Amino acid sequence: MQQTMRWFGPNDPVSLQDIKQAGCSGVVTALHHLPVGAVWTVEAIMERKNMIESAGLFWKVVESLPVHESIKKQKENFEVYITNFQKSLENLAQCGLEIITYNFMPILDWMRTDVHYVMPDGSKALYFNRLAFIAFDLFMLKRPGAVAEYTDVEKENAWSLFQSMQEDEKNTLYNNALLGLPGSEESFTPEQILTALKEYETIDAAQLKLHLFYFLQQVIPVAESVGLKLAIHPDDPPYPLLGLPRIVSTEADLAALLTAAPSPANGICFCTGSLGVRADNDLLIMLQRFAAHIHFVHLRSTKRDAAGNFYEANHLEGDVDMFAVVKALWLIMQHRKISIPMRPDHGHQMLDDLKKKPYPGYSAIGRLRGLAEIRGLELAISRSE
Ligand code: DNO
Repeated sequence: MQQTMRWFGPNDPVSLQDIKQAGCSGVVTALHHLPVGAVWTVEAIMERKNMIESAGLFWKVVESLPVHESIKKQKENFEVYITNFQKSLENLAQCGLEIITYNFMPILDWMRTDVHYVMPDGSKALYFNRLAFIAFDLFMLKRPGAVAEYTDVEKENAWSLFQSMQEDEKNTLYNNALLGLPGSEESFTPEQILTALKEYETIDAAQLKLHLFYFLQQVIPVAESVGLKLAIHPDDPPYPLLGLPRIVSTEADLAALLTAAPSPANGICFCTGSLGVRADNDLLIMLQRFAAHIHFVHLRSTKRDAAGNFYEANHLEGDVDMFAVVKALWLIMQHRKISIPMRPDHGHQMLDDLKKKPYPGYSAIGRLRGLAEIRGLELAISRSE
């Protein structure tokens, strides 16, 4: 696999040189400074590309070209935003980019309730605590309609948890949920999110799927004609949150979106950490089924429990069988005669990084550990095959 790390641009506390020293040949990044929906110009793309190449790294994968909310809702000038997306694709192709990651999660990107979950070895992981999330939804956000979506037991337990929380713990939960994690393009005040949620009241999962399929039918032909591959990132976590539909969570979801716009350009960012949160997602079967459409890979493992919580485990531990996943990817690459770009997704905050203030999930050393382990795994698989 082509080994890359995510880089958030010139303000990222992890430098291009750090990424180079981790043994990566490239970075994946985005023009995070541009507003969602704006056209990425050739000048802006080339400026960033030159910066990366001067550090001796390549930039072939964009993560992410964000999809404007109007496209997801099919409201307010959404056709204009689709045209802008198409234009950005053309410009990215002109600059030599190859793979474009995006997602179709309404309003929110990825979500955790705790970004400092202490592991037994003292390193810190990202955690999704279901009750904490319910407590946020019911007692902090006070989302209309939320009460009807949880069981009585869940509501009681969430209330007890909320009562037991210190003020600073409540603030942290609130900020984690509303301010967005790195790579999420937007943050919200409670009023803003309640307004945004209201606009989805009439859009259920079936409707949102139609909007995704329409979007794909407009952008995939453009991507194909300019030689780009699109890679949709699955929902993280892979189920509805705050009453919002989420439609890229399961094998059936992925199959449907590939069928909606048949093309080799219509592909997946296969994120084992996101998909692996659902016990009913069989990653090995999905890898086989979607082999021809996997254009980019995020390797990470989570550990879930019966109550619906999960934490991000070390890359070779947790519920994902990383050996089997890397072996399946190795076979796919042999068959397709290509090297698929990957990145170690997230990592624990550990060692010297515990004294720093890294972006949650994106500290250098934890990702380096994950990358090094996966690199060794792949080498061993390729040597023994
Ligand atoms: C989180 C990331 C996501 C991802 C986007 C892709 O760590 O995997 O933010 O970049 O969903 O559009």
